[in-house]
Amino acid sequence: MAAEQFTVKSDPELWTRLNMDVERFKNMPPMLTQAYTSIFLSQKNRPEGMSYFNDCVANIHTGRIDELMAAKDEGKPVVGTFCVYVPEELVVAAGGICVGLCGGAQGSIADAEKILPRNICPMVKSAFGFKVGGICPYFQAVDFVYGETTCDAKKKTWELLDAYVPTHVMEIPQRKGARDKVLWLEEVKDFKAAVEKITGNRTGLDEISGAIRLINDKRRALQRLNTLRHHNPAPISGLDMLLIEQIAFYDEPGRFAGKVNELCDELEKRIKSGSAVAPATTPRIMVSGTPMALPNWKLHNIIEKSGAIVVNEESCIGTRYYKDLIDESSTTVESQLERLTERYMQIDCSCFTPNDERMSQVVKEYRESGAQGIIDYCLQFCHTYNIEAVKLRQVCEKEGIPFLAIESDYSPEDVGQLQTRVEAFIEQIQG
Ligand code: BJ8
Repeated sequence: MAAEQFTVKSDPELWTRLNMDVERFKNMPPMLTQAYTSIFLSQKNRPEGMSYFNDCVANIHTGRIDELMAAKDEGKPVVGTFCVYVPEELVVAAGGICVGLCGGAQGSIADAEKILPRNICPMVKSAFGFKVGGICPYFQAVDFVYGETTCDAKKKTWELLDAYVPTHVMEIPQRKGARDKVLWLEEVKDFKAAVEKITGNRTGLDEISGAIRLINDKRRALQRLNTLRHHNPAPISGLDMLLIEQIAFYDEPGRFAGKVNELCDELEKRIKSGSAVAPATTPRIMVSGTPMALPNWKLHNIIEKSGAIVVNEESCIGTRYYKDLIDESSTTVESQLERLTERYMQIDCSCFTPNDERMSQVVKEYRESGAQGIIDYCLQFCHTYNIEAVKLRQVCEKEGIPFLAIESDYSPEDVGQLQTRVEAFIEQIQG
């Protein structure tokens, strides 16, 4: 797409209906247009299949919101979530739509800091600020939200968020022993019952089967794409991959999977013909750590503008979201819930202790992606990922993997300093 044709669309009438702060929010689409144009549309030789994802960004505050509102008019509830532990299959089975509400923008942090302490994770502050400032159409469109007890910042924020939007909380165990698995299954059953009560729709074997298939298909498409992007020379940039991983949290799942598979078909052809976004000699970096919620493109932009390419995201907006599928062969609801529970318990979030599975998973993904070094990304004040980086560094040293740990937030202030560190790391891995 030519840069001059791209515009993030506006619809003040829709935003007024959603009770947003329209005066303030109307500045957002031009800002996003400008950022997206300079970061994404300036890339060379992008796959044509990215045009669908350009459209997703162009319609992020309008077209997709219209779809959510139309679904609500048909009686389908829209449920907001903040963690990949909340089982979207059960929302879909009950006829609802699941959207991720994690915040990745600096613009809402000041709103949050009027209420929340400043020294907590920017992702939590950004999301909370979007709601209290009335500057996120997704937050305004949801009927209720489902939080979880993963980290302290989140679980205490849900108590405050409940004053603005009905907020339910799932208890996520912090260990993976036998009794934790029992607790988690009970939580999943309670979640199913709560969603059914709120939506008024009972979910049986067929509804759950259909939802498991639909979300598995989405995860399968992302797995396929991630395998293809590992090829050297890379057929797609890390920035574009990250964007697709972010859009996975708000787009319609069936359509999204179809478009990702179309893109994969194109990438297969590109690989055969040797068409790539960067030469085979380009330094290859894997990013691990905390999720990067839309529109957090800061680190990928720094890495790729510094002449390297990102070849894997070991993150919840990345492989932790799609590496595992749910077994589709269950013939009873009880068994479906058990299989679903098992799949979710494989997510290796740093909120768990011990979390050794993540260490081996990081090394596995590093080898599979053909990366030459790992940059571990930790959002400021995320204690669990920050402390886990110590262990990860030890593992990487033992495995001979070049490793750089960085901690950052959403402000532009540290970009220069990060760039210097990233460039030095790229030089190091180039030998
Ligand atoms: S399963 S990574 S999506 S909790 S970065 S808000 S942990 S202080 S996002 Fe996450 Fe679920 Fe875990 Fe994944 Fe807290 Fe850390 Fe902030 Fe975090």
